[in-house]
Amino acid sequence: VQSNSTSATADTVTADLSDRLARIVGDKHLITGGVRLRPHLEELRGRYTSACRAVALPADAGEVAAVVQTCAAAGVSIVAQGGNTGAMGGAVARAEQVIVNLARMNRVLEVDPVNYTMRVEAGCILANVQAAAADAGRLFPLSLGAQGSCQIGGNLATNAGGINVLRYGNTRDLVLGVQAVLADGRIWDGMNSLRKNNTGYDLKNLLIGSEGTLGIITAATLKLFPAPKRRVVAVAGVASPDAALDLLGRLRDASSDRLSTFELMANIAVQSAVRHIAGQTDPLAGEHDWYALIVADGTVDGDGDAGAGLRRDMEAGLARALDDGVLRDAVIAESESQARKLILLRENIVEAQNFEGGSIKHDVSVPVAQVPEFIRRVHAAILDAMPAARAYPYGHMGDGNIHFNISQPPGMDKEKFLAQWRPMNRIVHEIAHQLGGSFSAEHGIGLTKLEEMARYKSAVELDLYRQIKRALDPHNLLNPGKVLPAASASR
Ligand code: S2G
Ligand code: ZN
Repeated sequence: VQSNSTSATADTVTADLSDRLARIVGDKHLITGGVRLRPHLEELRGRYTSACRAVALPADAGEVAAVVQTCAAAGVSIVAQGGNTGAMGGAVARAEQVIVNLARMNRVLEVDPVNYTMRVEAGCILANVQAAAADAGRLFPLSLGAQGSCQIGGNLATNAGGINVLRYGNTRDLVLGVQAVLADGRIWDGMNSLRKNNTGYDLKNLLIGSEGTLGIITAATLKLFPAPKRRVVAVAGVASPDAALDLLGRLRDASSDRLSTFELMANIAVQSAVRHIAGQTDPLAGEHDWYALIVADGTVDGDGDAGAGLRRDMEAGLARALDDGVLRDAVIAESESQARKLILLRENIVEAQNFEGGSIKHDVSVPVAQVPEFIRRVHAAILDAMPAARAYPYGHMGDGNIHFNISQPPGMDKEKFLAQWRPMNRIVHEIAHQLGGSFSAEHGIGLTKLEEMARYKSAVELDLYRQIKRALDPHNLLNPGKVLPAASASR
């Protein structure tokens, strides 16, 4: 009888809770099953299975607050979700949880070109934020592969990076203010649009990167920049990561530090994209061991002619590098469409991995000067552990963030290969750690890197994180089990 009454109680709670949530967000914005549930339960890399009681899609921060209060009263925990493009399982939910999805809160609240700021709701798709800035003659520089479907709220929740960190920094560097709903349902309105506001603790940056475990970000005030009048986009072929590092320094100098992007791509990745992605071609005459994608964006040059001076500077820098044997070949885009195709190559190498069988992923950073040594050590260690593994390294060399992914050996069983995920991660993360690097550069922690948090974060840091979590979410209602390893996790 007890078990029946327990399940009956659980069903009653669910029905009762669903009724109350539906009264807040409206029947059609509460999903409890069927085909509409599916996108919310998918996980980017297929490494986790999600479930939930319901998905609530609030219309505004007030409804988010009411949903949080209702779930808190029922003792039901919440997983905040944006575009669900995260790579670390941060938006994975369990059957007893409620997913709060911010998609309906997608208004651009204001663009202020004079103040170089814009205010947006968390559910705005990143590409739409970029477009709204561009329409006002401004640049919002956060740019990453998932920008067509990721939401700005999720970018803040994970402190996303992308390809322009070299010049503009990561999400924390691009945000002036945040509005968030706290675990007790209160709304913190921190939509500051001041460049200087030195009053109290930095709550904004505590919430940015907290992956929905300290509060649910509902809006943000973003920094804007002058829209580049023209950009210079090039791809260079180099013999090694050491040569790429040399080229990076040369071009930062030659362009008066106007590089926004410096991406490194191993030949295997470029050739895989050429082979598998329609319309993609090798931008250089012959194959090279390594390729660099370089973007410099000039607003107005010293000579007042937007971009012409920058192009001359970049050409001169590349020519000197060629004369000095630092690079073997290079191409500079002659048109915006060619520029877009060169940049697309970098995106295509991510998709191309899927055609190479299983892929064990990494998102590590090391000091920029250590990137060549990191790549050397990891390459040797990976082949030592799995001689037939195929190294597939690429990434944001300009900020030291390398995705040293490993593609499945030809002929090896995919599941058997992917079962090596953790031991391979351990090898790569150890080397990053030895070089003073980080086991998570831009994708965050989610569920995937809890072991690393326990292993590499100091006892002091973990204790401070737990004190902050207890202070802001004492009943562990917000995305429990993510980011912070269980206190019992061994070091
Ligand atoms: C990149 C994209 C995400 C992934 O291409 O820079 O951050 O799956 C990655 O690796
Ligand atoms: Zn990346």
